[in-house]
Amino acid sequence: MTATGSLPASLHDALEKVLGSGGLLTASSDMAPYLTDWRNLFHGRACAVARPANTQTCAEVVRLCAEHGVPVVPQGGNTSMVGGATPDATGHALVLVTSRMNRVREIDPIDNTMVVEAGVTLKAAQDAATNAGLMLPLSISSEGSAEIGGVLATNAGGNNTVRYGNARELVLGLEAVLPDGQVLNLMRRLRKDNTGYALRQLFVGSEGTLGLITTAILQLQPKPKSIEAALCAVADAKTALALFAAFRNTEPSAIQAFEFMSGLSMNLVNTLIPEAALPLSEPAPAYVLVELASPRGGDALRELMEEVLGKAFEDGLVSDAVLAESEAQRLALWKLREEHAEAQKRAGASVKNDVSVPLSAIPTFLDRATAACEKLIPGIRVAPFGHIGDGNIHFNLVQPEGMDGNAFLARDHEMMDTVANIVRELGGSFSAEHGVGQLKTYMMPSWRGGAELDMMHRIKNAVDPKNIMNPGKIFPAS
Ligand code: 2HG
Ligand code: ZN
Repeated sequence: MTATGSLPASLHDALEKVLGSGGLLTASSDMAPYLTDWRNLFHGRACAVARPANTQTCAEVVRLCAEHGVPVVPQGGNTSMVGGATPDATGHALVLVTSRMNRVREIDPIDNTMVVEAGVTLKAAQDAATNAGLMLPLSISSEGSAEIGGVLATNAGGNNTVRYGNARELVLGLEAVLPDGQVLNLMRRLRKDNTGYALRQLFVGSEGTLGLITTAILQLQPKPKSIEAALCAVADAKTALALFAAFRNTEPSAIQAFEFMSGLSMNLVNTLIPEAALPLSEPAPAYVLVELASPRGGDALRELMEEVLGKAFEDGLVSDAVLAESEAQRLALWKLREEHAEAQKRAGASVKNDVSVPLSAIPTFLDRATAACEKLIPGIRVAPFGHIGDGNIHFNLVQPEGMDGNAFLARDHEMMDTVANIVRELGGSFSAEHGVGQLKTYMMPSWRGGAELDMMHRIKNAVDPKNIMNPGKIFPAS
């Protein structure tokens, strides 16, 4: 089977005219990078890949596709963990890549906002905000590649949600191309605007199924003048949560990130990522990376960190800790956290469970899910980590050493369902921040069935009656 599907000749000519020669890819070797996901789990086919450079061209591409009944799969940095940006195997769809729309158009220090195009990487957007003396408070492991359009379409969460909320909370304005090619302009940067449905929020978290986000106005924050990070050795998640409570009860507004890493997952990072080095005297059963930040300078934040950690040592919550003494050390601590996904990829086949439960249920969840998975597949490497301050655990399962990776992956639903059943009993969600994509569509009826899924269907049908936008994502095949 080749990667190319069939692009109707009349559509080909019309697209080439609109996009120019560099904007339309049809050779299978050119299209290949856009047809597989980061995890290498999904392999699709497409009739073409379009790379428009502005909203008008995007709109024209979508309009032409709709006219020809050709589905459109939006793609940004292609970092989805759930196959959300990979086309299906039919070869009917066109992949619309937003990476060329990569301008930070404006930063306003009075409004504390930035106007940014869909194809700007999250890292580039953060850097632009920082250079303007401000901060874009959204940080995810894939920020070097992930692009704003995808970040918003999937309502990304990440490391700073504990303080600033998910991507949804940062979106003041939005521009999107609708499935018929109309441009919906919601580019208002208003803190207060009660004029009917907040349509922009429909697109955030819609995973490209309602339209294509082309531009956004994001809420910024003051740039921190002081920032303190510490890596702490803890016994388990229960102790990590007690430490979280200690920070929260002392100065909740100072916490900028509160991350958990199991010993096993950290060990994979140390073994498989050459530049990673654990700065503690010995490995621990689990770790917390806590970061405090304040727009005020001075020593107050350092004192706060030392006060809370000092008491935590006395109370036996923390057995060892290292405080970053420089920006380079802070980044080195973050590297130990950010490389978990990459280390797990290098460790072999893995199954991801991006789940959330109420904070109080995390220790029970980890105990029960670990026991159940170890029973299911003896030798399985349970490697959880994640944003524990948000109740979001990446309960990832790495294949037993020596097992065939495909044999392990063939049992992915068994593992996902085992974990999900426990999550359900504890009142959690089967997808905390990665979305549904195509990986988890099969879970939607049992988790969101009845009136909730019915209402989602009705919205989808009203906005996209021809099912042009990102078919096969979120909704189970009917
Ligand atoms: C992270 O928190 C990302 O690093 C990736 O959400 C999580 O690999 C994963 O499961
Ligand atoms: Zn995450």
